[in-house]
Amino acid sequence: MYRLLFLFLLSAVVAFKNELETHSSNEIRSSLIVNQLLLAEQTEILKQLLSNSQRRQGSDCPYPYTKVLDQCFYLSKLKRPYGKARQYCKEMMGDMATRKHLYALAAFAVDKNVYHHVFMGIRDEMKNGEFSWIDGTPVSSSDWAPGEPNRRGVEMCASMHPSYQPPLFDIPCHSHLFFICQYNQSQ
Ligand SMILES: [Ca+2]
Repeated sequence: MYRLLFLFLLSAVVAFKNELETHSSNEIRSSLIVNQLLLAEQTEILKQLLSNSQRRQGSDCPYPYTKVLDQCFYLSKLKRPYGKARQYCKEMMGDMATRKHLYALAAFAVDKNVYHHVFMGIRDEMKNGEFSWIDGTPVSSSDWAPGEPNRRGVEMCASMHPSYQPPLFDIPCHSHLFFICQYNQSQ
């Protein structure tokens, strides 16, 4: 009798232990799954933060400027004569665009679907046919479009036309054109 009772109790204990182990095992498995999901979610959040950070680093120009190589530029959506365009750029903490990124700016204009003349920071200040960039650098003869400049002393400003290579044209300063401003990073 006692022996039967002992066997019964023993089997009950074994069954309870198995049940406990199964239960614990299920809990551990559930916990692992939850942890894996949390880890995947945290990894995704970190990826997004990293991506946002990289995007910010790639476009660290003040609005409404856009980074082209290592400078910030603004392609106007309004047409102005040269004098007003330059004033507009200066009021935006910049000035008209200069030579350094001429071809990158041509690519930038094409990227904005601009296939027409835009004023650049070029003047014939002395009205003698000698064109200079606003930083004082003479315009290189290799940057003029074929046949340009063709009206020296009459067309005393210059534009870039991104469809041409080289892309510069002399053009009257009173023409109403779109223009490109360059942010003055020293301000
Ligand atoms: Ca011309």
